Amino acid sequence: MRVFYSEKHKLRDAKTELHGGLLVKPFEGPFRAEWILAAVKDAGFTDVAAPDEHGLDTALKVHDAGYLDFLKTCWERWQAAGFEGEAIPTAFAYRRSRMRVPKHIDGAVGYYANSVETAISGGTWEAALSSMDVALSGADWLNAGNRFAFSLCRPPGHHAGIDLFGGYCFINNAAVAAQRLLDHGAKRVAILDVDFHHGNGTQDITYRRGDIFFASLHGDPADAFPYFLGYADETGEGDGEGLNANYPMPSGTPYAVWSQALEDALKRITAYGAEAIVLSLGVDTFEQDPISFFKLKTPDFLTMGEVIGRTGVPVLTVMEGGYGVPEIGLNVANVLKGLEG
Ligand code: OKP
Ligand code: ZN
Repeated sequence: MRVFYSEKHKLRDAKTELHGGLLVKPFEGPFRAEWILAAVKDAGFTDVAAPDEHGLDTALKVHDAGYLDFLKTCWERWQAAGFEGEAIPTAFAYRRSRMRVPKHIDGAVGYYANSVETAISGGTWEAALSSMDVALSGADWLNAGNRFAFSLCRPPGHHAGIDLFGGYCFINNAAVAAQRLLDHGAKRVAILDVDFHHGNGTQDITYRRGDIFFASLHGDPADAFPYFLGYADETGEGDGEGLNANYPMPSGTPYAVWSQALEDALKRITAYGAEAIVLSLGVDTFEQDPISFFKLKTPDFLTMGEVIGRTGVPVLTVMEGGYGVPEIGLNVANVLKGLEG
């Protein structure tokens, strides 16, 4: 398995996250990618490559052009407006309001946000772009006929919607990678999201599409971020009807229960005839994760990889969440080992 990684992730190093009414040091920081890279190398995944630059063509097939332009220029516009802190929205489009992009950056940042813990800082765009390139280079590796790649994306992507950022995410790396697999000739691909949090951004992008099956296993949105999507009755629309599968689960869920949802999701993905799986891998399902409430243990991640690998379908693993403790590295390495069987 080749690992794709870019040092440019370090450019995403916000000073602030709004958490419990305080501006705290972000849970999503550069240390995460460093821990994960060290652990996967230790586990024998030493074929580490820098990504190729891809430009925005593929991203423009899943994201709104005005949104990408907003991400690119936000920090400059925020500073030009005279603000001293990082870009955090304070005003929103809301029920019965107008959905029109404000000219002022203070309004635009609210228009394009789905949550406000995620401050936009200098370097965020460059890092998000490199994260997307890491995902796209992994997709290219599968397109070249290889069965596995690990894209060590940072910042993560699965909360980024068509024209929305939030939940530490800006560009939806998994969706852009899936698009690249389709553009290379695949007719049907699946995105399997095992991050603790519902992949609301990925669902936004794939919900009406017939060429991507989306399955997400996550904390019940009645009790967990991102709160406003991720219920089991969200099954897709139009061409995508029946191609969206949500598995919300309660606090304390152990692997023995979680794995039943995984089995069901994999059954549906293989029945769909997916030619590749993009695995949105968050290891925040770990029992020690500081912001999540499942109870997976380190050996469970090995089993998880084995079960997914047994489908025989090529897998592009794209890094999403997993916080707080150095064990996130070992947990990721275990999934990769399991995949290779
Ligand atoms: C991103 B990913 C802690 C509360 C958490 C945002 C969670 C984003 C998770 N301040 N709110 O899915 O791991
Ligand atoms: Zn998560």
